[in-house]
Amino acid sequence: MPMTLEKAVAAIVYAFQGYASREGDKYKLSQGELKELILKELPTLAPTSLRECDYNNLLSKMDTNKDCEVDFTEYIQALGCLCLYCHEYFRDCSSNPSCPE
Ligand SMILES: [Ca+2]
Ligand SMILES: [Ca+2]
Repeated sequence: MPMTLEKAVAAIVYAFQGYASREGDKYKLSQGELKELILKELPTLAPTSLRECDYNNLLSKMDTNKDCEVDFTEYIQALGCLCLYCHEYFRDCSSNPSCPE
């Protein structure tokens, strides 16, 4: 049975492959594929009221080589930023709640 972190790495890779292969280049996320991935795979973290122009802005921020699609490297860089944000957000939260005695 794989460890939790191994499952997380596999989920990151499989999510990209699953959505990127839906249309056009199977190794890159189009704006539509990116939108589906965000809506279905990040339902809690993504704001619920994103508009089409918000997805357009997000794609242009993630698309560092400006080919109008998100490749695996760009996807991983964005997820890294998301992890950093989560780490900062939860940094001072105790992971071991105090024992009531
Ligand atoms: Ca694609
Ligand atoms: Ca790109």
